Amino acid sequence: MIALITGATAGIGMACAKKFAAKNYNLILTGRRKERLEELKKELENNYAIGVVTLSFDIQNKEEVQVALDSLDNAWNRIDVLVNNAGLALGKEGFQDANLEDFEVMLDTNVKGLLYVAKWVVNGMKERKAGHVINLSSTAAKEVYPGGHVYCASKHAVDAITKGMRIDLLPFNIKVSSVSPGMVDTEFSKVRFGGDQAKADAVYQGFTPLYAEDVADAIYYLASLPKHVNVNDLVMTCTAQANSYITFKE
Ligand code: 8X3
Repeated sequence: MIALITGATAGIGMACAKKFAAKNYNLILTGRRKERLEELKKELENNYAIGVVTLSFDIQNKEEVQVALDSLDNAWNRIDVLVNNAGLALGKEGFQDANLEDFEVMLDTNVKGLLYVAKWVVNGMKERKAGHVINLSSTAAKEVYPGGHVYCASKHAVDAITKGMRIDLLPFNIKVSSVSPGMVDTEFSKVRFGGDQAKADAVYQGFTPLYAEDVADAIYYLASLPKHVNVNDLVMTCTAQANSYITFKE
């Protein structure tokens, strides 16, 4: 079995790579940071009897995505599971103070990048009449919170895309799911706050958040279900979080 995981250089993507490797999947790992991908490939191939191919590209660049995926040979282009994970948030200022370029990067990555990869992978799945696309959505797709505007919009779009793909791909026996986590302690907040570690740490203080491994376990659970079973959307938060904007902090 082959799984392609985007955004595998950190966080949920990296945790998925480790989880799927431990379950004997051969892996195609993609991300921007080539050295990190190579390190992960080495680690996984040393620890598990699997093969790993790395593809380094900027998911915002349609041509780069296509060239990279087209480079997969016949042994590797039959993808069973796509974990469409690459995504980010930039900024949490109110709409009036937020940055237009940040809007573009979020939409280009979380929506357009996800589509570029999905479109390529679904082509092959359609021919083989088999496959599973798992899109990383978020609780931010369920309710909009203050300062969430465009990030929430991008995840609402992921929800709509997932629902639409699921309808249209029914005749091709392709499963389409989304996993929608709340707060997960990864580099997510450090990226969101422009590298401000103190601000990022404060997000996860006063409660126990989800960890990347928790989400990877859920994603693998979806991928491991019998052929006739699909989880359409799995919304998950830590116990201290009720929805996208209510968290109990002590
Ligand atoms: C989940 C992150 O900031 O919306 O995608 O809780 S956040």
